[in-house]
Amino acid sequence: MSKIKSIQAIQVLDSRGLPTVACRVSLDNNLTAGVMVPSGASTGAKEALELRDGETAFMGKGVQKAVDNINKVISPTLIGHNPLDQKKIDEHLISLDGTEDKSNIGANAVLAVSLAICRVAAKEVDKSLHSYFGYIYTDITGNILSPNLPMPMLNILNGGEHADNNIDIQEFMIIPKGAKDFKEAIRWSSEIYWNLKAILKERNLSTSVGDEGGFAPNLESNEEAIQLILESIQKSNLNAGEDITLALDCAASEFYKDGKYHLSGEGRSLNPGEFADYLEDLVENYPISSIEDGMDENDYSGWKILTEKIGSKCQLVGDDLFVTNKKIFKEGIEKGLGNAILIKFNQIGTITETIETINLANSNNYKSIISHRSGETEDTTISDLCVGLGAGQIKTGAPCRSDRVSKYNRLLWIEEECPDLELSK
Ligand code: 2PG
Ligand code: MG
Repeated sequence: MSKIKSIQAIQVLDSRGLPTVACRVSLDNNLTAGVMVPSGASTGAKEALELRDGETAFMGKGVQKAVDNINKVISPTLIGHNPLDQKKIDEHLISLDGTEDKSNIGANAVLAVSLAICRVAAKEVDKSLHSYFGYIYTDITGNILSPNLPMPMLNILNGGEHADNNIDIQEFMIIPKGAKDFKEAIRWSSEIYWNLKAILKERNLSTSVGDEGGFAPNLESNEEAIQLILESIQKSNLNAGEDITLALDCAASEFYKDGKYHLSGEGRSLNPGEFADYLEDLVENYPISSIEDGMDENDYSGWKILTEKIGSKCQLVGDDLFVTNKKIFKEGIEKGLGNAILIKFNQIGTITETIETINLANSNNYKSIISHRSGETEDTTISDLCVGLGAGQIKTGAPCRSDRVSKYNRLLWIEEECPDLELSK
C-alpha cells in the first residue's frame, strides 16, 4: 500500500478575489491530488474558525498562516501514513488542533488536508471520487447508501450579504423538480436564467450579478423577486409548481436584531410569530418547496413556531442553525427544529465529521442538502460528495460563473459516465 510522501499548500484566490487555501498531497507512487477550500460571507456564529492572517496583506484576509500550518505543522505528522485511513487521519487532525472550533490550526487548513487526502486515496484505489465517498461513508458509519444525481437548487436572484441591492432575502432559487434527468434540469435552469435576464432588461432593472451568479436588481419587495422569477419560468414555457418549484434562503440571522426581523427593503420589522406568518403566506401564495434559515440561528422558539406552522408542507433547512456540527444538530433534532440540514464541509472542518453529520440526518429523517459557499473556486469536490452519499439535493449557485457552473458541469459528466444513476426527486 502506498504512503503519503508530501503535503504542500499555497495561497490561491477565490471567486471574490480573496485568498483561500489550496493543498496538494502526493503518494510515494507519485499519485497526486489537490483541492481548494471555499469561504462563506453570511457565516453562522458557531462555525469552525477560518484562519485569516489579520495583517496588512490582502486587507487582513490572507491565509498564509493556515498555509504555513499545513506545510510546517500538519505535513510532518502525516508523511508515511496510509492515505486510506481517512477516519484515523481526521481524528489525528482534530487532536493536533486540539480546540472545539479548530481555531488553533484553522478549519481552512484542516479541511484542505482532509479533502486532498480523500482525493488522492480515491486515485490510489482507482475509484471515482463519488464512489470513494460512498465507500468511506460505509467505513465510517457502517451504513450503506445508494448513490444518485442530486436535484439542483439554483440561486438566480441574490440579495442580503451576497449583493449590493435592497433585497433582504439572500437567495431566490429554482428547483427543476419535473426534469427527467440532470441534463434537462440544467437546460431548463439556464433558459429560466436567460429569460429572467431579458425581463430585467426590459424593465430597466440591473442585470449585474451577486456573489453566487444570480441577478441582483433593486426591487420593491421580496415578493417582487418571486414574481419576476415566476414570469421567467412562464417565458421558458415551463409550469411553476409542476416543472419548477422555488426555494428561499432567508439567511435570517443577518437581519434579526433585538428580537425582530428587520425587512429594511420593505421598511418593516416583524416579531418571530409575525415573520413566521409572513413566510407562511409566501408558501401559501407561491410554489415554494424549501426555506433555509427562515429564523435566526439562536431564535429556537422562532424556529419551533415556523416548524410547527409549515414544516409539514415545506422543507425547512438549517444552515447557520446547525453549522454541519453533529452536536449542535443533535440538539436541534431533539428540539424539533426544521426538517433538513445544509451541509458545508468547511463549517466543521473534516470529511469524517461531515459524513457523521449526514449520517445523523439520515437516521433522523432529516434531508441533507450539499452546499457550496458564496466564496468558491473551480474545485468540484461537493458534486462528488453529493452523488456518492446519495444526498439527493445540491445548492451551488446560478447556472452562470465558472465557480458555480464547474459543480454543475462535473455532475453532467458524472451523469454521462454513470447511466445507471437516477436524478433524485
Ligand atoms: C448560505 C451560503 C451559500 P455563505 O448562506 O447558504 O449560499 O452563503 O457561504 O455566504 O454562508
Ligand atoms: Mg444559508
